[in-house]
Amino acid sequence: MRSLALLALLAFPQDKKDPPPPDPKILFFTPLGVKAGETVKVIARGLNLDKAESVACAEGGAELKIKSKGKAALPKDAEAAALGDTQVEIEVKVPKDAGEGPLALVVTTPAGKAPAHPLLVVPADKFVREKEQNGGFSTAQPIEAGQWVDGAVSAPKDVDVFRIAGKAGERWVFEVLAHRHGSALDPVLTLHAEGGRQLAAQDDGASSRDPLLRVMLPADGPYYLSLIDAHDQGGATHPYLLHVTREP
Ligand SMILES: [Ca+2]
Ligand SMILES: [Ca+2]
Repeated sequence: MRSLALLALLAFPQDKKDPPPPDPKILFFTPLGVKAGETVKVIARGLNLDKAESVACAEGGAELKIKSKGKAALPKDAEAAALGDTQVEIEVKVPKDAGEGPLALVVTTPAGKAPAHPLLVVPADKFVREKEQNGGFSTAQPIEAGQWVDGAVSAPKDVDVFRIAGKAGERWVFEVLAHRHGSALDPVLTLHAEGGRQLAAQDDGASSRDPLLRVMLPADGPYYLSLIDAHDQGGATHPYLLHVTREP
């Protein structure tokens, strides 16, 4: 029997399954960004994080505490290597004087340290949380130039709509940070004038799946910016930061 088993192994070496790599890895954080000065729970999602023993800040000094850890549900058809199947929930006390720029978080497990992963920090006076229900023009969330919106395409076919008060001739820039920071979101941005006319739209940017719109407004009035997933997917794995600026 033993020789038969050996023969089977030799004949079908590709059937032999390698054990999962023990090294921990952070793939992304939800939320994707945090506000300077706040104490907030952040989920680090990735590989082999369920055995997390400690968490530290390699750069940018923040107080950190592990609140929970375990397996993370994987969306249908998603791969663990892309979205992670484990997570650790971390309470982060973000320093008040943390500037724009990331905190480098390191999670340690018995297998070793996960490489430092950036948690984006937004100055408190520019940080806005997305407020549902914001799925249509009539319920659009008002936002202003300079702000960062911390949000998520929280369910399949979720649409997030934001309203800006613009003036003729102003140049506005709308940028999403998501996919390049590990989010499963493949964002699409569309800017509409009042009445619904589409002024500009972009799916992927020049160097990532995250779009960037630069628009000169043709008239005074409210404008509506919609953010969706290109594949109509959504969930806890689809966080984003939206940065809105007006060029001088
Ligand atoms: Ca949303
Ligand atoms: Ca995209």
